[in-house]
Amino acid sequence: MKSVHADGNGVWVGWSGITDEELNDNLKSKVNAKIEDAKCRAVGLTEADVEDFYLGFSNRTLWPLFHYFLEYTEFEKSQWEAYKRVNVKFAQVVLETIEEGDTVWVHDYQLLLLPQLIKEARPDVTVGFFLHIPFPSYEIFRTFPWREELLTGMLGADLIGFHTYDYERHFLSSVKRILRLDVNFNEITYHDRIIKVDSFPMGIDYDKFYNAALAHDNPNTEKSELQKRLDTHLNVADNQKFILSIDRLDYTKGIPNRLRAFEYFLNTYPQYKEKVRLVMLAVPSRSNVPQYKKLKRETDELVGRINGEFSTVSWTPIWYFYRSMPFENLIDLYTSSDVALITPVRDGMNLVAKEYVATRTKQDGVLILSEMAGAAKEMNEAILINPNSFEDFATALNKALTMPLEEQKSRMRILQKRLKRYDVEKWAEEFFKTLDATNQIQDISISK
Ligand code: ADQ
Repeated sequence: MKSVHADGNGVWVGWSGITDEELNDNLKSKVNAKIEDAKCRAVGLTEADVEDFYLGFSNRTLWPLFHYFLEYTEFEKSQWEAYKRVNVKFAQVVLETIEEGDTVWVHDYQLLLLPQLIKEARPDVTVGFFLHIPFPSYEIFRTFPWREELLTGMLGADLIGFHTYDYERHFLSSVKRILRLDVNFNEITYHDRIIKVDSFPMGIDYDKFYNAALAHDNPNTEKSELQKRLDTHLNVADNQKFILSIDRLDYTKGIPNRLRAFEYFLNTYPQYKEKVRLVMLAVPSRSNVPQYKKLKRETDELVGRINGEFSTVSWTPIWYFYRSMPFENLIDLYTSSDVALITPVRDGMNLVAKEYVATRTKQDGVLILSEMAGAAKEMNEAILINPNSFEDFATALNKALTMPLEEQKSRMRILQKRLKRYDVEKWAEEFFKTLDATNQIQDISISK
């Protein structure tokens, strides 16, 4: 979203990342200066807001529920109250910021009530909403205690966007069955308004990744420490291939499953021992939420066990990094790997898969992608697998590692062409074009 915001003349409303309690006068002036520079307005959040709204309701209720992790989902009334309170805080800042004729684009599951709060106060303002995570099927969504209020909150928008047609379909089905509203194809009639629902698969800043990879390949570019280390290992061991995985450390990303499947692969195809290495970057995330702590322990143990089982004096099968890396190092990893193994058990889209493709300037490399990622819908040339099947994993890895260069290139060429054409700018443009068209329908129906 950063590049879309930088190119436009919009104002970004969000939380600064510093709680009200932490914000002393000195910090306040620094934050304010930064915020003004970046065309932003800050919403102030207290420690209690962060605890109950963000770590609580957003990440212990909505995130697991919408990703089909019912067993992790908590329904806490006090956290729901915090969620409503913080949505109101966002609404206050938005309402102070907007001017006549403005359009507001609300993002993601933390702000599902915001469209309605804006629309009620300012019916003249156009509101778009985009959900970055899956919208679950009706059978899952109906378990949510405050389901009517949540849907009504979203219906404050004039256009509601999802990554895929399936999420759109699930949302419309919940609207029909829970709110009993009229749904005509992808239009909802609600009071005197028509709300449009559509899918917009999010793209990436393709040129940024492609150009960074080109610069990286230039022999005059100074190599990072990480790149030197990767090069040493690539050169020392003949034919050693790198399999890359990058994710936030999140239970939706299927990390333990992937590790177990890698172990199964090494046992099923022992000829790959000492010939492949899984380079796994897990970026710390929401580490105050108990399930994430548990996942971190499980991942550490699995990596330790598998490395203990297979390592030799000259080979460690898994290189595991638990940290956030600067952009340059992400490019080092993307460009040095032969295969990307991206296997979430559930994922709204997955931009890492797209970024990997964008950095393959020589069009070599193979992407193995889970069918459960929204990105799979538009990346048929990847090897698509069911992330719950170890057989699928092992067969796909073997196929990727033996795929002829010509086939790699022909698959990569198609993927790149599609991603370049539908990049993040185009995605935002399409969303706004549809939002404008929705407004025109609105005007016609009101004048009737
Ligand atoms: P995420 O779940 O965070 O996003 P993803 O789409 O993969 O997942 O995006 C991760 C982003 O973080 C990528 O742009 C990647 O480059 C960046 N990143 C990864 N590792 C990093 C690191 N070590 N340091 C810095 N940056 C790193 C949510 C949804 C997804 C959906 C996106 C966008 O869960 O399904 O694709 O929003 O809508």
